[in-house]
Amino acid sequence: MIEKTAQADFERDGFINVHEVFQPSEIVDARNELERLYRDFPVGTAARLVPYHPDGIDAGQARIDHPHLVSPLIDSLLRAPTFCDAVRSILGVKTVQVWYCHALRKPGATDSANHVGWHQDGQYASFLTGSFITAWIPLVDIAADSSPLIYVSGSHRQGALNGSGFSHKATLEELKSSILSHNRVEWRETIATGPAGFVSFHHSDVLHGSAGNEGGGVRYSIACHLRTERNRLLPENDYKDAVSQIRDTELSPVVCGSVDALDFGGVTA
Ligand SMILES: O=C(O)CCC(=O)C(=O)O
Repeated sequence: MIEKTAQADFERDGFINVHEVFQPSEIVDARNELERLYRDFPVGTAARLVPYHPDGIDAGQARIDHPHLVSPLIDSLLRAPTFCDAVRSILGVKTVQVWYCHALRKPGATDSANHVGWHQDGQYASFLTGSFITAWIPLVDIAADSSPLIYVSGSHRQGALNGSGFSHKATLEELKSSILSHNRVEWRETIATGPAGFVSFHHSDVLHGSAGNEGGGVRYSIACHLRTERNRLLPENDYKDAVSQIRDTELSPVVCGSVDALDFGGVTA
């Protein structure tokens, strides 16, 4: 359910957690489907399984790119009207495109292969103008020890903060020191905890990361970057693959509103 203060809270903190977007049974089914996919990944689509650890998916994190192409259940979560309505309420927009989505499987392991370094999603998206929003959807209950997302509240108001990244192997403390050596940041951490299926929406400039999973179970989550009619696409960009991916509305579905409202950098999607 989206609160009336959602837009103001999001603008102040750079993130907001929204509950009751999905049915609990949909989340359980999606988690079971993902577990099957991690064990037996189908060939023949653009989706791919990327283990981060050389010893496989039970030794460290593993990502599935474009999970909606191989999971009808995840595809229907992304197209749920309640999901779109939440984005519309937070941003005051009409049209939403999922321009990149991944699923993450995090087994219980605390070494550097299992944390996500501090980063801003926008640091990987110079092909879009303006800011965008990411939806982080955990498919298991998230407590303080089961690798919640950790936000640096309000950091989205400081623009680009260099010195770290998603896949950095240094510890979160070391990466924090690196960021603070380049920037003045008021460092206030907030963790995103809640029942399976809540959605933690965050601004593309808010610093966030996650520690290893010490919760005892495997942590499954989905993260989707979303853009709207406010973002233009800059085709003359080093990220050619991302530009063509956004122009492909099967890979990057427009989940509500009108495809005609979106800018595709001089071509029609
Ligand atoms: O699942 C995680 O730990 C990281 C996800 C993330 O960085 C994101 O949602 O932008």
